[in-house]
Amino acid sequence: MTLTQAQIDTFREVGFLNVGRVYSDDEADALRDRLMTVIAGTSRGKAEAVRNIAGEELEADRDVVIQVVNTWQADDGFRAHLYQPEICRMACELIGTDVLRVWHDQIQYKPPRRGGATDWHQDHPYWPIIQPADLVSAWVALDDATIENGCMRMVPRSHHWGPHKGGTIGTNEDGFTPDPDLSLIPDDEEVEIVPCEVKKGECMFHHCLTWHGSPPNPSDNGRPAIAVHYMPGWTRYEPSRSHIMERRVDVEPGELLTGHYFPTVWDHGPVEPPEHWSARAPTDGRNPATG
Ligand SMILES: O=C(O)CCC(=O)C(=O)O
Repeated sequence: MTLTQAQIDTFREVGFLNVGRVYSDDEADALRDRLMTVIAGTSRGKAEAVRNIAGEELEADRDVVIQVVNTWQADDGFRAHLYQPEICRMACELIGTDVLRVWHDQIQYKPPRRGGATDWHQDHPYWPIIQPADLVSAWVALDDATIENGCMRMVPRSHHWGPHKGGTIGTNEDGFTPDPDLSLIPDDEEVEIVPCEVKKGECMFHHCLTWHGSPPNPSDNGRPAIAVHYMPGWTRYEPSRSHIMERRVDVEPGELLTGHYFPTVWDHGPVEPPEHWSARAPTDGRNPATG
């Protein structure tokens, strides 16, 4: 699947784009089943984190958003997903790069009836160890994400408005609308909220400065999805505050962010996933991300 110039132009103007189906229903179901083993702690490997970012415990009866960071370290199916050639090709086209690496992946699973909200935010300010801010995220629904079960909401054109208050936009008490610092918004712009339903197996991209969030899930259906945050080959390690992935960085400040935990998934064409991956990096000096 190659994007049209009109799709690329829309993404660059608006800051998000649903590109349609990238997985069959069966493929999406298989990933959803794998996700449940990662959350249950029964997968082959270990993710970087599995935690409730909206409240206290994973088992709480409300405000549960189960965040998994680097699902791919826990499960080979999600590792293969990083390299899905259609998704990688489109990410390259949207960024305008020939080399693509994975910054990290992320799941925010909202369980039925007790799924909590993800407050309005921008991604890049939450990633204070990488520059510049031109990553894109590929968010793939593993079951229908609907208005009822807390699909993401986006604010068109907001990625052109710069970093906002450290990335946190704020949420009004009236429910789930953004509460931004209006002085940071250009005079001729307005904050418009677009609910983005994404069907099972479809992929929606968003820019790392686009304002987005998602309300609670009071419905009877869970909302499983996987986001992979893709960076172009020129992204550098430039630390200013800490981040969970920093312990996996083995380059010096100012250098390109490459390495065992930041795999190259496109290099002027599709890259085959290595057959095996182990949490321990090889010690022969070879950079396993680039072969
Ligand atoms: O899944 C969601 O509702 C939020 C995900 C998100 O913030 C992201 O992928 O950047």
